[in-house]
Amino acid sequence: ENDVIRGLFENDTKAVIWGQQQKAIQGMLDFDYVCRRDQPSVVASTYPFTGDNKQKYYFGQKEILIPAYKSMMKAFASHPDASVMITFASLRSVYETVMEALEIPQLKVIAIIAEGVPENQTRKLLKVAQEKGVVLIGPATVGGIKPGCFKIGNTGGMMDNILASKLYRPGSVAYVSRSGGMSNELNNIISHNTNGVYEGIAIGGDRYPGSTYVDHIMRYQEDDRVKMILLLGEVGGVEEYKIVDLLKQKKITKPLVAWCIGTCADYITSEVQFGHAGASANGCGETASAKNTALREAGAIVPASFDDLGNQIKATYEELVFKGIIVPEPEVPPPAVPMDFAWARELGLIRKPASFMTSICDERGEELNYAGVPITRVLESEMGIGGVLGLLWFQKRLPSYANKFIEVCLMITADHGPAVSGAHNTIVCARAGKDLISSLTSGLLTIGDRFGGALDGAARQFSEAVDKGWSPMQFVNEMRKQGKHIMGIGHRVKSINNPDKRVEILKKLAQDKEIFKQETPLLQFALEVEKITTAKKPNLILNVDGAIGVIFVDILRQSGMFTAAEAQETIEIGTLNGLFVLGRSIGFIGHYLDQSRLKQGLYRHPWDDISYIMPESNF
Ligand code: Q5B
Repeated sequence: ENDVIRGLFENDTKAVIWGQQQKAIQGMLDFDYVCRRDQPSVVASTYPFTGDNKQKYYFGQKEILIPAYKSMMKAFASHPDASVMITFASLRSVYETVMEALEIPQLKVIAIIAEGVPENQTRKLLKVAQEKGVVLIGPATVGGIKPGCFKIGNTGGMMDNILASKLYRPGSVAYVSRSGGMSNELNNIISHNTNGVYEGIAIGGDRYPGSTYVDHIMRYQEDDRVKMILLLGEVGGVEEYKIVDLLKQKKITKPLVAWCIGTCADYITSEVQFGHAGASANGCGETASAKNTALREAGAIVPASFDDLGNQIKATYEELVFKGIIVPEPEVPPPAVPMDFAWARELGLIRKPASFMTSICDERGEELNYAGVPITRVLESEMGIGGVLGLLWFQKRLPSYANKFIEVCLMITADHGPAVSGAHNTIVCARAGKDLISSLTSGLLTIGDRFGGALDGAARQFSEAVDKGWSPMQFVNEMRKQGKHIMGIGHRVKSINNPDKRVEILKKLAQDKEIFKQETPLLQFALEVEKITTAKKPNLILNVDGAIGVIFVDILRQSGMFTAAEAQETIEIGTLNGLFVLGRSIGFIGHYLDQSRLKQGLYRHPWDDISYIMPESNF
């Protein structure tokens, strides 16, 4: 075995990747792992448009960090053992990138993936690369692969391809093709008919590839680990004739199986340009058929057709085995490479209990939807904020009168002046120099049983009373007996003599049978209760919280939109205070903005408004 000549790629070859190609890098690391490399083949990446950072990858099960450098020079200076650069630079920036890389003495190979690189630029790169002794692979290629050692970028495809073609361990057959796509086909054919691929390079489809068939075939000729060579040429150009000459000169002595694709061009009368830039025959000698004939005559093993290629490879391989030149080794199963979670899930191979469940909103698809209704339909149907609330709070399309009721609730609770406790807190907070969210939440935290947060309590107390079959009087007496205030009854400033207009509006809406198309028995019950309480004290009116609370229970119970259990659950989980919280947030934000605009300074409560009652001093 020739241990002295190191190939372009060995199992300790290290590379720097140009570009943000996390997927390709992870693919290379997975390949390294399945090949049982000791260390990852990618030591760094470089990209001039981001700062230095570290990126997380997997090497088998293990998480590793690979540095990404803004400067290519710094990347190579920091990793003097990197001899390969794979550049994913676009056709616009690849020239400058490779020119810069060619200044780096440690570089031995540069793989250029970009398609459409101007030919004059490629030729200049090629000239400098030759002067510097650097091998270029590409442009317009996926790259190449050396089983057990190294993989350029995305060559070889996904892990299932790599496993199926046994690319995790070396075989004896080295190939060179132009096409990266066809190299997958070759990996497959070789793995089915021989002990596998030793190395495969796709030189790229451009007229001026950075390295040629000859360059790679002569490397294979010199490397004792290669026992047979495969050339997949194609229509166009004269490169294959150089191989013909080398065969004739006996400079290629290893069995060479060769086929030039594009023989179908002979059956097409007009000039054909195949996919690759160089794949067009300019004259008879450049046709695939002419080149196949010349290769056959020079001693290459040329099949009758592409379909026959596998058979010829197999026959050649078996002869080498028969002669003892190839000694097949027992198969050792490769280590299992953990599958990427996202991919495994896409394939339906795994399931994982989700940490979160949600049933009201899905933003993952093309269009955001609320409880299954796309946002465009939400707008088209003009359901308004009441309808949106119905979807997001109850997962229901509520009837339009219910939507209207919700909107009215939000409008009439939006503010009740600066004197109420919540607004007061917001104002004090704003004047202490706090931001909008702090000031808003300071106000919101004031909402509770006594101030604005009595909707749920009212809904519970009144509905329980009705469910127990109590009369309004029994209810009032029972509450008094229990020493409890009736939630939703009473107001600091409003009374029967100074009615709360907001409550009047709500009652009018709920009792208008033209609009509000359902019964409102709980509201009727609450109004009877109000007659009793106001008879005792004029300010013990059904207040805004109480009115919203009981009317909403009527919607839950009488609209036909909720089952009895849903209605009960809605009351129990404390939904209804949400209406006051939501509405009053509008006002609290207004107070914050108002105080900020008015440039009000820190508030300090005046001493004369505080009664200081100190205990007698015992000291
Ligand atoms: N008494 C609201 O009380 C208030 C009674 C009652 C039986 C009652 C009080 C109350 C229940 C909670 C409630 C929402 C604290 C109110 C709101 C939003 C707002 C605010 C705004 C806005 C007012 C005096 C006498 C006592 C009490 C008796 C009082 N309430 N009896 N059931 N519910 N209500 N909260 O005036 O014999 O003298 O001892 O807790 O529904 O917050 O604008 O300001 O939009 O921002 O302080 O509208 O009613 O009266 O507690 O001194 O009581 O009446 O037992 O009897 P007051 P108190 P007695 S809407």
